Amino acid sequence: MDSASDTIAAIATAPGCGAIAIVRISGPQTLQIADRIFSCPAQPPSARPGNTFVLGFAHTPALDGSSGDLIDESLILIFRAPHSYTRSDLVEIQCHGGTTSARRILAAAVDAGARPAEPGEFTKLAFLSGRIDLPRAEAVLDLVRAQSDRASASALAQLRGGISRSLTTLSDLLVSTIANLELALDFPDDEYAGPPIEAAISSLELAVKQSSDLLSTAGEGQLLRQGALVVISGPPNAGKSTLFNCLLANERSITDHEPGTTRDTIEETWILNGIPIHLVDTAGLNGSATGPEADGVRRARSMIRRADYHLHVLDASQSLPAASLADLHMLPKTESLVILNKADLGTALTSSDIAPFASICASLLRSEGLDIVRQSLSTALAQAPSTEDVAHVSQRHAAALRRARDLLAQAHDLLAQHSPENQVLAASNIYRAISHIDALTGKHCSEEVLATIFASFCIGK
Ligand SMILES: Nc1nc2c(ncn2[C@@H]2O[C@H](COP(=O)(O)OP(=O)(O)OP(=O)(O)O)[C@@H](O)[C@H]2O)c(=O)[nH]1
Ligand SMILES: [Mg+2]
Repeated sequence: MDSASDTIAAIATAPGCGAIAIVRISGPQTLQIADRIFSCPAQPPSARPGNTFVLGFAHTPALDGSSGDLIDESLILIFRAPHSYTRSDLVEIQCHGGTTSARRILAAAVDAGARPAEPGEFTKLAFLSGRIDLPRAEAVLDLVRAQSDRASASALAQLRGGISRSLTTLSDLLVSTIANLELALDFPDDEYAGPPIEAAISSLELAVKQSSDLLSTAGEGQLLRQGALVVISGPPNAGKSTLFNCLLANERSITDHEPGTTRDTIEETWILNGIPIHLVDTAGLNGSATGPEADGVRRARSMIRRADYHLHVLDASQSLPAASLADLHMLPKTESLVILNKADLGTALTSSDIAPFASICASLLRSEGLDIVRQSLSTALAQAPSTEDVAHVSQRHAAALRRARDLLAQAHDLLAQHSPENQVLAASNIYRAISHIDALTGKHCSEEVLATIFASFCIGK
């Protein structure tokens, strides 16, 4: 398969019922294929200018003067190379939604010579043709997958070059540093007239700082892309399901005055200040549970182990049994918030009893304390959320940037020793750092890495 010479086709819209469905075709044979499967008044698609659209009929490929079987009344949008998403000729046929028309138009395109596209292949073509670099291609996927407005704004900032520009600045700085360093290495001291080694040392300091600045966005980037797993735990009957329902503003979990009501883990997605949260309600941690309730407790403990953050609910109107205190102290102190619930019934349990855990007094039945829970959780998850729409590096970017930064920091220390052998070693470190950044932008990137990145796209993107 050759992405550049093949003409590829795919349904670009999600399956199921919708107003329209879109079949996308791109590659060198696009317009000839369009002529064979789409009829429109006056001029065939191949005779029309780019950036135009026309209403007509999609049909099976016309053979020997026959017109083919009619599929659907549709619009065709024509984009001519290089002014298209892929920089190759591209058409989009917009037919009526549902599953049949789009599927039949795709089959017609394949009969007329197109190959079914691989996942993400249109975006891969955009990357291979040099229209976008790898961080921008990845931003397309982030935008499609964004679960919140904030995640979508971050992906858009990346698509508009937020990360690419910083990487180009970093790469340019390193290329000029290495050029000067090579010059210094090529000439003996008395003949060398280039910038002093001190200039290279300062450039490396700056490069380490630029890498660190980019890396500082990684934590929030992961939160926006993957979300956080927040688990509600606590003894039976403390008000865990009440908290779950209050936060979701939906009676999702059954609540009851009898302990042991929740038996299974119940998970829902909830967006808090733009952060996607996978919120989980669990069975009460009853050490003497048997049968299905004991299974529920095992599931609860397994969820607790995986959580990024814990909301631990206790009944503040009663003192805390030793077993419940032990359960509480199993939680990581910095990633937990204790809700001292049922304050309307009394305060036998206070924050000093559970120190050093951070706690909030609440009466969830009356919705008291909920705002503070939301606020504390939001602050705990995104320590210093970015105020403007900035791009955030992904885990792939962060891994490469960390390696580059470490190499550059070592190069800096080697140069500071002012010995010729160490200058050679420093130069080799800078070359390796540049190769990590090139792999990041996709300038030099292995086929395996590209395959892994684009395999996670949907077909038709
Ligand atoms: N008085 C009072 N009752 C509350 C409060 N919050 C919850 N409850 C009640 O406490 C009982 C237990 O609440 P749940 O939310 O079901 O407690 P749970 O921790 O999920 O219980 P299990 O699933 O059985 O472990 C219900 O009758 C709730 O209405 C509160 O702030 N004050
Ligand atoms: Mg419950």
